[in-house]
Amino acid sequence: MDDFQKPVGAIPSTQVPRYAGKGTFARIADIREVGDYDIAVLGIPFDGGTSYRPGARFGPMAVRQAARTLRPGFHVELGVAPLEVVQIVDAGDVTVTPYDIAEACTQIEDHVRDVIGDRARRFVAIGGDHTVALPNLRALHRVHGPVALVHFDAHLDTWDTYFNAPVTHGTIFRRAFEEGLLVEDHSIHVGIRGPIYDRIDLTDDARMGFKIIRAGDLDVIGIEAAVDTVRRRVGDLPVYLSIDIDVLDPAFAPGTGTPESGGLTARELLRMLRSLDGLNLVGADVVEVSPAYDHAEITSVAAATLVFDLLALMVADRG
Ligand SMILES: [Mn+2]
Repeated sequence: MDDFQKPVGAIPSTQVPRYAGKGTFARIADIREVGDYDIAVLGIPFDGGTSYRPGARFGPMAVRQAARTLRPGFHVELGVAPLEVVQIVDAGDVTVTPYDIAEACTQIEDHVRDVIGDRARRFVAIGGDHTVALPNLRALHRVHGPVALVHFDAHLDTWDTYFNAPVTHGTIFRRAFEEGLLVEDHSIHVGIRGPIYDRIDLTDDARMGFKIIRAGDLDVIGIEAAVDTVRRRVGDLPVYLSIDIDVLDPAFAPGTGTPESGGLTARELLRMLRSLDGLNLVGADVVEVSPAYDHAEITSVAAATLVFDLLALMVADRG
């Protein structure tokens, strides 16, 4: 915004109870209420790339519902009031076919490109399965060129194909590497664990220039050293930060497609994220919430909190 106007904020929770009022993320402004915006939250209800439990197409709906519990006025740990500083909107959901992965990717890329626009607006996407990260990265590439990837996940997502399908929720970061969407040797996975199809998966991943902090490494090196490693890895490059909710232990995120024992606690993940202020975050996602497997909104409350943290980080990053 050239002439600074006070941004349109959320419905005040002290006047309208949080369980009432409109259904945008944390009841922030709908994109149709404002002339322009700086950061958009958008839903990508696509789960055609899942390999185990489906249902992440219902993620955006569930995360918006869980986000009602948030008090978006002030982020205490980051010391920012994101909705007062920039115009943040809920841009609704991408219209995406459930039947064709390639066509879905084109639809998502086109939509995200519109959201970014020519002034490099930033966005936090709510999945959907992890497939949606690939068209997000393609859209970002047009504006920023290659980016560094900070990837929180139980799984590498750098497999080659699965049942001969080149684009699935487990192959997107190999495709991103092949398409030159990532700055080589500046990306990192955090929270990886569990057995894999073949040991060569690890050598392939390293060959593509990814670094790994395994979930168990956090017990040894601690959160602060892990944060340091992430910071050194990405420097001041433009960063895409991708959170597969299954990086959390199934105790903290049961409602997901490919649960993996031995994951992070919600507190560990939030602590890491809140220590990453100052990165040049150009886009982010929180993916793989599958509400049918959730209980008492455990997973979607965690995801909603992460989305709000990402918004606050983007504002904190503005300096
Ligand atoms: Mn994933």
